[in-house]
Amino acid sequence: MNAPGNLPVLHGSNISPFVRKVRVALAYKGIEYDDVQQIPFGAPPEFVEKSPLSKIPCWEEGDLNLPDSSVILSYLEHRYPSPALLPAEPGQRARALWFEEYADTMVTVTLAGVFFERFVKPTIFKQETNEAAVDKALNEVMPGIFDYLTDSLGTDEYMVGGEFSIADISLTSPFVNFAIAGESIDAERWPTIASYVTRIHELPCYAPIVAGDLSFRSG
Ligand SMILES: N[C@@H](CCC(=O)N[C@@H](CS)C(=O)NCC(=O)O)C(=O)O
Repeated sequence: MNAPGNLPVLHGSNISPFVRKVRVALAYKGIEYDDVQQIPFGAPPEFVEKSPLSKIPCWEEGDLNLPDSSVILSYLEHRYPSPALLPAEPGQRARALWFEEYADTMVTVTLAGVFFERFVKPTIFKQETNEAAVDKALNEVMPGIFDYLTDSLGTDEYMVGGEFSIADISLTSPFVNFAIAGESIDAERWPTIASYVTRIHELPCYAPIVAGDLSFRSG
């Protein structure tokens, strides 16, 4: 538990796409916090007490421990409503939450899966990359994701309701891991999504985080 008067703590590793989601939301809302770098694998019991699945991120604020990025973002949105990261209109709000879910379960699993094979396995676990898994992600799964996102975005600037939201944060976070894995979107085949990701990553709340995290590329 953090002592009264102390800042809330974000436990996690900056390289995690789920931790990055929370960092961008915190930056956008201008919330101060302490940052404790924590990797999930082989985490100490003190961390597992806070995050029973031993996953990152975990947000600690007084007695409250929130060990899931979507739960943290929901909490932050209620606790610090302005500036908003969810549309006020119920249908748009639900649509933004759908894209957060799709990002976490499909986009991140696929793109960060490539990152896991190409970066985490060789550098952290000293294991070989499973090239068949990478090939399947890149050539069988990813095209459907980019086609769906292209159709969903249309000619809009942001994914939902004409405003920056949790949807944009969640959908674009794993592209940093994709870049660290040495991959990028084929901008000729998916120009809409290539420019969308670049545009979101260039926002003032996002750009310093992307720049810092891309330094993982050079080790
Ligand atoms: N649903 C969770 C997923 C978090 C997650 O899977 N984090 C990864 C790191 S990117 C992790 O902690 N993995 C450790 C494990 O699965 O054992 C969230 O949104 O926070």
